[in-house]
Amino acid sequence: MFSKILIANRGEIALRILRACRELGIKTVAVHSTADQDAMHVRLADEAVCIGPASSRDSYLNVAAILSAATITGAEAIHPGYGFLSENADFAETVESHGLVFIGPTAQHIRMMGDKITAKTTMQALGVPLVPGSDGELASIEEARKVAAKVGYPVLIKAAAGGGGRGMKVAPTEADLEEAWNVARTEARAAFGNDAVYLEKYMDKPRHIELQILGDNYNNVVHFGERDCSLQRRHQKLLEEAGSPAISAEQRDEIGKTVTEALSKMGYRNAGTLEFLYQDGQFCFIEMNTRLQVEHPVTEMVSDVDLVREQIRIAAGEKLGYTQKDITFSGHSIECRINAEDPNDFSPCPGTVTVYHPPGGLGVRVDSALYTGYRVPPYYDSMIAKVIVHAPTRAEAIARMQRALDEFVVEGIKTVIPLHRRILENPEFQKGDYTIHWLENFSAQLQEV
Ligand code: MV4
Repeated sequence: MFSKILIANRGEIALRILRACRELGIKTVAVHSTADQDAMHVRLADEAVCIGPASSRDSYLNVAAILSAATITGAEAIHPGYGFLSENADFAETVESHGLVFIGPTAQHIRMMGDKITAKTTMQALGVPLVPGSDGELASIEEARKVAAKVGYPVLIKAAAGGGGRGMKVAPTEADLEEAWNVARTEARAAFGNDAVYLEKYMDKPRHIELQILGDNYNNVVHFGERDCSLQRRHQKLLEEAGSPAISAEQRDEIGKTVTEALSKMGYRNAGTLEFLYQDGQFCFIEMNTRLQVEHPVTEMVSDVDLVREQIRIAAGEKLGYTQKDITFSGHSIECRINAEDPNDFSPCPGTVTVYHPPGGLGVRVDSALYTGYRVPPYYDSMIAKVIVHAPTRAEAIARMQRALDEFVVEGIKTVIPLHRRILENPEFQKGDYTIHWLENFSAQLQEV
């Protein structure tokens, strides 16, 4: 096992990783920008190294500074968290070429899944169901026309280098296809330096359901069930739950078996998430994330497994030590992301937290790096806390979340807590009756009243 790990991140996820290290008896090195001098991850780590100015580009994305910090402190491994360098294959490669361990998948697998076309063709070859569409990259507009005619309109043109909602154009009819093709390619070239595009049938009312997996270095792969992440706005998730209100235990077992077999054949290691669109009872793979995700706690609550601890154990070369049948699910979990934003227009609201009082009690977990007097800097993501609840049933989890948010006091800055309250009391949400479009419609309705 490692004796010292460098955490190449900030905020709540840096604390999350630090806590797992503590429990494993591993010393921690925090890195931070000048704007994060007073951040909680810096205070709690065994050692801290300033790696640059406020701008992420010069600090949390500064590979040379992070590697220097690892070298001078004698860290043996680097945990990238999410965002920043977590899905940067070159970074993973550079870490390993410096004789350090990257706590994550191989650079090759990160690169493979970063190209959405390669990700899809790889998954297809391994038996994972896809959205109907082109067989890989589109060679020409003529080919796009042929495939679109076959799968039926509306269709989407997507950039191979895109993902997470970037580089997508919808063509409602054939008359719109050429325009969508041209715009998608031009934007992809400008944004990613790669104009490869592919085509998919546009699914009009899907849920966004993702499957958490873990693999070790010995081709053992297990899954931890699904998360329903449909409640999002502009590709920013707001509330996630495990399990999905739409998925039965039989469906979970079936898609889980398909996915774990595929990833075992790939030799995938460490944590990964497969994203699916789910509509009319069908799972359609769209993308794979090769990192720990923000919403991983809901999976931890229902499976009672510490995913970050597992990531570290795997990176140290340990075997999983359990199989799929050892993983059981209990109850229901919901996460509300608390952002320092105006709940009406979602504009960021950085500033000083004058009072901070997090909720507690049975089945309530708060992952946050906030404290009274903390100044939320304007340079980074606006997420300041995650409230996670666990309860025997979904209805009880909703009631527990309502109770937890009632207890939560954050003064001095605006947060989206009031919006979460409105969602949790909504009858459609309570029935679990929502798609990826639900939140945008709901917040538009709230604006009107
Ligand atoms: C789609 C789709 C409908 N049909 N693909 C957006 C983010 C990226 N991960 C994939 N996305 C979508 N792909 C087909 N064939 C709708 C979306 C989409 C979406 C997906 C997941 C979560 C939120 C979303 C919001 C808008 C559009």
